[in-house]
Amino acid sequence: THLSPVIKCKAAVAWEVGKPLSIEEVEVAPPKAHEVRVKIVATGICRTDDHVLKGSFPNIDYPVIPGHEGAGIVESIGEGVTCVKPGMEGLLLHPLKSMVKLQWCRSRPLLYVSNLYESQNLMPDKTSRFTCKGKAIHHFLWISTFSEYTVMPDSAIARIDDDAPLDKVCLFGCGFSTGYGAAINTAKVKPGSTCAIFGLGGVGLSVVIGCKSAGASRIIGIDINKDKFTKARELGATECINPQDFKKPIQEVLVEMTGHGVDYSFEVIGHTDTMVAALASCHMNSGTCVMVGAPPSGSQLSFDPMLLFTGRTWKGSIIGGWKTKDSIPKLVSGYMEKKFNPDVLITHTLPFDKINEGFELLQSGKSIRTVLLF
Ligand code: CND
Ligand code: ZN
Repeated sequence: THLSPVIKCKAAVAWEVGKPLSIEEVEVAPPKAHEVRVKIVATGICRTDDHVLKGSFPNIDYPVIPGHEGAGIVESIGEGVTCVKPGMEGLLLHPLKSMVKLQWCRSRPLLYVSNLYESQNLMPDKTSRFTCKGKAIHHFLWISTFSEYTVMPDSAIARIDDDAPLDKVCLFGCGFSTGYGAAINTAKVKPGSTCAIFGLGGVGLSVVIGCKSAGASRIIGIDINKDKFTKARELGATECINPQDFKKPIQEVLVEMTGHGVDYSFEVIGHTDTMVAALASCHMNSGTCVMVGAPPSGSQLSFDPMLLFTGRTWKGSIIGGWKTKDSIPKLVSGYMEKKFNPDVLITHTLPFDKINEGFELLQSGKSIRTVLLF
């Protein structure tokens, strides 16, 4: 299998900050040892990919192929790969389906964040498998799902149920797992509690699903785009508020609404001011605030230390805190058993060539998740 040739295919390349993606023909080198080459079938567009286009994702080298919410079929494997096999071997009966996702390093969790922004811009051996017009193109989070074929370390791929619909379960690669896990794993929302979710995009609505399934009795959705409220209510939000409808700061509104602040607050936007507002919205002694939205690169937080001194807990959560290789396939099985249904988050499905239209839908607030099909 290591003799498999270079594949030419289309991919969306971000040549530099501030430019729309351009669809190019790229060459995808065969997988090296402990790497897997995958044919992407479906990929979602997450706000984090937009951060890459805008230059607000930390430590990214350009040109780069973004995308981190995909599902596909293994095309070939490098030496030493044992967890998956090329799809051809399972051909007529059950083509091997695999989900592409971020790796959680279980034995060294502290390396997780420090590695995330640096080495995942290239393969672990610090080289790239993508070339376009004679130039090496960078990888993103090791998985670059905005390419018809992509190469990733075998640690970044997991098998999922053979009959899982790839055009739906691609959301388990990021959006759904991130939001649902932030509620279930990171906050560990308790039955009967009150939750506030700042930002009702694909990730924030997945937090709503998680809070509801954990048995929260009050779920308050907060967004400046009231078009997001209908879906939030459908998924379990008991109240939805728009900060622009109030003169006072939103944290004061939430403290008044609840008496003492919420038990759990989640920032799922990625702005420093709403990160502090979310912290201030939770209960002084027992509240927990979870940072899910990606902080803009180079930003600094400034906040009144009394907010923490008095007893609040502030936590961050990446990909929902799951040990992804073990847990995400189980989440997909839960989906197959109809335990939760993030399909409603998919508002648009487009052919891959219309990727920039997908980004425009996200930027204008008209979509929750757009899934692109190759
Ligand atoms: P999306 O853009 O779909 O949702 C953000 C929502 O926030 C939109 O509905 C906006 O209208 C709303 N909003 C914007 N500004 C405000 C404001 N000032 N007050 C209230 N609401 C506001 O984004 P998404 O759901 O795809 O992603 C949300 C964030 O999560 C984003 O920062 C993304 O980069 C991050 C993220 C984190 C992780 C992780 O592992 N932690 C994984 N993927 C994405
Ligand atoms: Zn994401």
